[in-house]
Amino acid sequence: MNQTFAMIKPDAVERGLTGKIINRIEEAGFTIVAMKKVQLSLQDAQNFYAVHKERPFFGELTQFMSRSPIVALVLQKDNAYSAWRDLMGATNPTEAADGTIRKEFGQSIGENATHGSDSEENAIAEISFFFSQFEINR
Ligand code: DAT
Ligand code: MG
Repeated sequence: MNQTFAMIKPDAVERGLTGKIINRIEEAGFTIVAMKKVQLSLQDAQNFYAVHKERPFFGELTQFMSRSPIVALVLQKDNAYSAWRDLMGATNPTEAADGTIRKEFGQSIGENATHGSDSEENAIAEISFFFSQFEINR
């Protein structure tokens, strides 16, 4: 599967980092095949992150993700989901490798600048959570 789902999270959008992160995405050879800026409701964030609903950080995570707009993207590249996870770096910015987006732009384990699908199956589900077929360029 050559497409994955990505988000620029509220912390990064608020700090005016959207353009810098999009630049990093394109410089790394991804093609942006869909993109939009939207604000999630708390319910939207709870639905998107339902897999984490039993985790102790679920309330903090869903409040954060719904506090201001995010930028949702569909990225295309060979091995898209793993290539985008590699470019993002580890969940915790303090553990992310040099040169990764989370190392450069993340502020904490919760406010870590970007999201990326963690499997092909989840990429398909997350793309269709945000985008209809006619919004995705081919
Ligand atoms: P990832 O975003 O790298 O796939 P994840 O799926 O384990 O990480 O968690 C989803 C998000 O939840 C993560 O980007 C930030 C937040 N999160 C994860 N672990 C956390 C923790 N221990 N405390 C606070 N927020 C956390
Ligand atoms: Mg995850």
